[in-house]
Amino acid sequence: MTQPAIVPLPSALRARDGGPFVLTAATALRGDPDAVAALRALITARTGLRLPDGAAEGAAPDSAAPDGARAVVLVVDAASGAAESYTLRADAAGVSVTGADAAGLFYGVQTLGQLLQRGAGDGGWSVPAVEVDDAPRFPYRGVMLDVARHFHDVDTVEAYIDRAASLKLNVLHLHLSDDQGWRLEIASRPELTARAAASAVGGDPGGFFTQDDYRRIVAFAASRHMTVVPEFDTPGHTHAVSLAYPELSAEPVLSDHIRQIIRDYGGELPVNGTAFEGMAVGFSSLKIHDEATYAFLEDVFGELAALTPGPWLHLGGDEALGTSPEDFDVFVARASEIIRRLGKTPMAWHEAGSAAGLARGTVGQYWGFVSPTGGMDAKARAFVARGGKIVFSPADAIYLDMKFDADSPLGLTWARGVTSARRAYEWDPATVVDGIGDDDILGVEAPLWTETVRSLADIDALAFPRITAAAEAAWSPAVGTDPARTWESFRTRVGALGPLWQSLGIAFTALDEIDWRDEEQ
Ligand code: TNX
Repeated sequence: MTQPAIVPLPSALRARDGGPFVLTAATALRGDPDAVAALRALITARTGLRLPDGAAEGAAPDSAAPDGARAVVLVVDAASGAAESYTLRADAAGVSVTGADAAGLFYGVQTLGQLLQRGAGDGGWSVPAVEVDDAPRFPYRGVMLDVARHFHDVDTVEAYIDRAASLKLNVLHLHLSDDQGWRLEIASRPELTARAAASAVGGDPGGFFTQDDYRRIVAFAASRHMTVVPEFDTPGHTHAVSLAYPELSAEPVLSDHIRQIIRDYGGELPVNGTAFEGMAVGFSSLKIHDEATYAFLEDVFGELAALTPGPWLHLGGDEALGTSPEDFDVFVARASEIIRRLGKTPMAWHEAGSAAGLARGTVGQYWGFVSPTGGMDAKARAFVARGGKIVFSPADAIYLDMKFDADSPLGLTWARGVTSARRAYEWDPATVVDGIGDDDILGVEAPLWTETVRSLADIDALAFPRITAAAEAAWSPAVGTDPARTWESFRTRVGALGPLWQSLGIAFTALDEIDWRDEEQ
């Protein structure tokens, strides 16, 4: 029997007396029907076994049926702990997973999926005798997918949701607009998808979500206990708007910096009204002193709010180098206020902390380095001073689009060069910005920008295994508070997930740093 390996690390894991629970084709799954269905599917993917559906037979969770003791029992008990928490007990006599809510039970099922092991020699499957008590450190545990630089369709987004949810991540931030394309149908502004959605980086095909597509994504995410946070990036990153509503767009600002990026990466200088297929950032801006801009924001954020059940709408605000600092502050104050009046909590990249008029309670997303540079930490603190919290996405740690391998065409290198899983792991959210500790941290999010990313296989290759480090930063106890919250433990625990990922069809990169475990047969 090999050591149980759970990622992200749980709050408490203890070995129990007695032998493992042996899983067979006759093992009964009982209790909450959604959790039973999720576990059945996971067991089939992992082991090939097709278990009977106890819930469908109408068995009560605590059924006293003769085989009841040898069952896997999945229940929700609101009195059992904090939001999203669960307990798991396994030994030769049975397995029980109790969630404090449906999400907690779902996370317990994910843990159980990671605990399934092939028995020694006989090819059977078992769960080691353990007890797990587990709850998240932070309520917001996110991934971001950029569907603007390259469009990724509903199936791809759903596959990424499944992958992220299996690591107890609970937010999908969708970056729905950027210079290269607008990706969501807006009924009141039909030219956005009629004229501004067909392009992407490198001349690749674009695309967009209809509102029904978006509703499908939101519903699929909810079924995996994930909340969608949609972003329209403003006032910069808006070149695509100039293809649809040119009257809203300022002329591109072609700084030396932009010209250099275009020389380095190729492509044309941006021209309003013409699709931009390059990778340069920071040249475009909406017109700040034109009321038509704010009527546009009312329309697009208004429809987005109506489509989005979750509490957050993201207004972007990053790298607005085509907007003067004074104009940027005016814009951010108005945009955040529009979102607040729609009944949503605004969210913005950390630059927006410069705006004195930022709506109170706006959540800041920090994308600077683990050691802050250029006053980015002060901008993050400004959100907290206005009653907001911070989501940490330090670029040199958990930007999943940073290159693992200098020779791979996938990924970029601006955040301190070619990166590693170890770098993704060895940081703690509470030590990035002085003065911002656990109480002011909403959570952690790992963005995946897609300038170089065209397919689910590309997403997998960049995100896995590094996404697990972000999940552990978001879910697990702080660095230094648990002996297993170390790189050495992590590289072994992640290595144990390789066979599970293979069975789920995840095309991960087998980095040398990780201690990949071969499966016993
Ligand atoms: C910076 S960091 C960006 C994106 C790029 C990304 C590439 C931030 C908020 N914006 O526009 O896609 O770098 O890594």
